[in-house]
Amino acid sequence: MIDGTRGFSRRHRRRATSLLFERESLYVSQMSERSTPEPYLIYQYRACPFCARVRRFLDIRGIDIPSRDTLRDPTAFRELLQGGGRTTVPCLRILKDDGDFEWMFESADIIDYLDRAFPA
Ligand SMILES: N[C@@H](CCC(=O)N[C@@H](CS)C(=O)NCC(=O)O)C(=O)O
Repeated sequence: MIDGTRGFSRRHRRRATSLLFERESLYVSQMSERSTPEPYLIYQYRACPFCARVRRFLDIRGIDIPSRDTLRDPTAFRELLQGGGRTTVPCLRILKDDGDFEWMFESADIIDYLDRAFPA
């Protein structure tokens, strides 16, 4: 039994346990990110046509940027909402020189930016 859930009903214990695991997974992802933040990270999901446009551009240009699927990965969804202030994809997260992140949301802006950052 998870600490602190003694006396809970089974339903509440299940809910508390799931919340604890979610919090743990967010913490682990934040800690690993804190030590080595990626210079670029793309939030996207497969069925989004604007994301497909960005993926195609990356593919054609052979640019390798890690990505997170915000439909399949609740931690990524939350990161995007907390950091970027909205859940729209695609979003390019850019690590700035001061260590903060810039959150870029428009597919056309993302492609323009990457085109300049990774000249052919
Ligand atoms: N003009 C934007 C459109 C992006 C867009 O509409 N994304 C949809 C998915 S296809 C979305 O994220 N909708 C959910 C939301 O905004 O929270 C672009 O070109 O990137």
